[in-house]
Amino acid sequence: ILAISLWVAFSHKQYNSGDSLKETIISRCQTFIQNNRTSSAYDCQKIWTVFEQAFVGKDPCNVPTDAYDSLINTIIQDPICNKMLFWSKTKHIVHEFTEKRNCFQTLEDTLLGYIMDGLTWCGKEGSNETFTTGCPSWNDCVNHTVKSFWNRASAAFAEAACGDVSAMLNGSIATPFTPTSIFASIEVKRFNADKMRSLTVFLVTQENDGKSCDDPSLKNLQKELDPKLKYSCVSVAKSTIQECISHPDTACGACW
Ligand code: N1C
Repeated sequence: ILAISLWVAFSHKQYNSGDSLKETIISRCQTFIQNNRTSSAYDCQKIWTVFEQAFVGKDPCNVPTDAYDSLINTIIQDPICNKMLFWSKTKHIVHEFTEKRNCFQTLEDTLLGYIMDGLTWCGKEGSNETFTTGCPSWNDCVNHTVKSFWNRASAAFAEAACGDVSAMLNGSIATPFTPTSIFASIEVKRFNADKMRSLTVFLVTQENDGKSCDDPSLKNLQKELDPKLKYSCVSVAKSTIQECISHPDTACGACW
């Protein structure tokens, strides 16, 4: 009896976890389409099916980035040139800022990024279920189910980057341009100088950081860019951004 009740409890739990992920993904997808008046050509049910095929039945540490190719191709969205904003180690403040005004578009402001932001998922070899708990941690393996998704989605977002592009980096950490970050290891390497005109770095600083646009890691960033791209860096006090977040009526250009 104990074995049977454990089995019932366990299988029920697993069923629920995958089921609620499906509900979350489909409802986020529908919300995004409604709020952004995005083409109703996107079929949320189909997006779920294509998403699931990337990792279900696989070892959660063996999902390469290209497993998400079909998903990326299903959700192709036109880039909004001159508004694209990349970020590294500034996730919270960036999204507080972009949520209130539409001068910038991050990956999380696109359908794909909006749907997946903050979620955890994985499959299991020999199982057709989806799990949201008991998945490996981000640094446990190279071909990590969730990491591969962000690597793939970030690569597509960066390849599409066009016009004047911005990046918000963190001036309160040792290396604002961290080589292991997705921004440094994936995105910058995929910028296409034929589509892009410039990259402006906004370095978010606090009074005692001592970090400035002269930081050696930013020199490394500059070296990585195609010389055809115009590079600039502006140091912006965190308090200035926070001021702008609390006054959403301030025009974008007047923020700093
Ligand atoms: O490694 P990072 O930052 O440099 O990655 C940020 C970079 C952004 O420009 C985005 O375009 O890569 C893209 N990106 C996301 O959009 C995203 N949304 C949520 C990368 N990671 C993303 N996440 C989660 O944040 C992801 O699960 C991972 O754990 C962090 C990466 O943040 P980071 O190290 O600050």
